[in-house]
Amino acid sequence: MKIVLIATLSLAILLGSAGCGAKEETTMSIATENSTVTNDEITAEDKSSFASGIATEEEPPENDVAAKESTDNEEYVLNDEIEERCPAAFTMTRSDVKYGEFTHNTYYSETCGLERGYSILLPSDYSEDKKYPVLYLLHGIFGDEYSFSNDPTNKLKEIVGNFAADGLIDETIIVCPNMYASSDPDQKPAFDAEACLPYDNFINDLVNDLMPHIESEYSVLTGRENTYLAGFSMGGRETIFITLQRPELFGYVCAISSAPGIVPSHDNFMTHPGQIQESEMKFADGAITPDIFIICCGTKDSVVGTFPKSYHDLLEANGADHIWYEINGADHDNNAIKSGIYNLFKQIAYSKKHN
Ligand code: FER
Repeated sequence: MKIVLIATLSLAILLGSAGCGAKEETTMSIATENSTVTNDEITAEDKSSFASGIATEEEPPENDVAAKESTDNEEYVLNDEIEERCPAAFTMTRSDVKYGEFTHNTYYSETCGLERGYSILLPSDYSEDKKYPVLYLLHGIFGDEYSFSNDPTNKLKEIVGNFAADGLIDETIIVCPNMYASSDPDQKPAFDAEACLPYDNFINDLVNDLMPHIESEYSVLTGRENTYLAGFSMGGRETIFITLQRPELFGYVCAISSAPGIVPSHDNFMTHPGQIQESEMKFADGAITPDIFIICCGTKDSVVGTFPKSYHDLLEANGADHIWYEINGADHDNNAIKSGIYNLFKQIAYSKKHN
């Protein structure tokens, strides 16, 4: 284990071999060689970095100019190849595209016995006369339903809006729940096994409460072909877990920079009892499985290190179909999030065009 300095996350823990090149403005408070991080040492700033990714610099602006020229002059050729980075043509704000806005709403969760919140991104011209596919998008540890909607640097609105504007996908609704499914409103997440249990309970809230609510409140297409699941870090871990438990519900899935703890393990933050055993890291025999199941991570992820790769290795060893790729140079950050979301929509676009 080696610990490196990173720009904005004061807890920089490097797991495995991937290193984050030391950056200049460093605010490193506690990390020392082989240290274990205790919950008291985690600052509010750290919590926001866990929830929605470390704030790293945007792609260089020249890309936007090049992207603008390329969208003006050349047609985008859709293929089924994974691209490490989301092209700037999809993250840019185009003057001729109207993007949706996030709003907030609540639903009653039988699972938790509480009214719970979610953010929802409806297409700009959302109409009850149409029906839309839905992406459920899960935040990282310490996050909530605002983690994605309050962070404009993830370019969610732009990516989904630009894909739809180009006719590559149907206009799509994005639902960002609060993944901490506790029945105690005072319970708080932390790096310990008990405090993480509400995350593992989210599968029940999602399937039994939130999805039925969304399907009754909004004009949505139902069924696995129109229901997508993605998540970042803790949300990536739950994305994999939920997909393995209920593979028939989600046609298109992407787990980005997934956190440890699906199987028993140990890292600098805590010991993980595991949600399932390594031998269970697979789909049940004969299960209907997602058309697309992407697992990805930055090569310089300073928080989850090589745990996502270990999930890929286990799934592969157990014969569970998925796509694995690494994002060269990306940390636990929005470069990874943009890449995962881009490739998810690209695979949806390709697969719906060709099937
Ligand atoms: C852990 C390391 C990272 C862990 C969770 C995370 C529950 C999550 C990070 C994030 O969501 O950004 O050991 O244990």
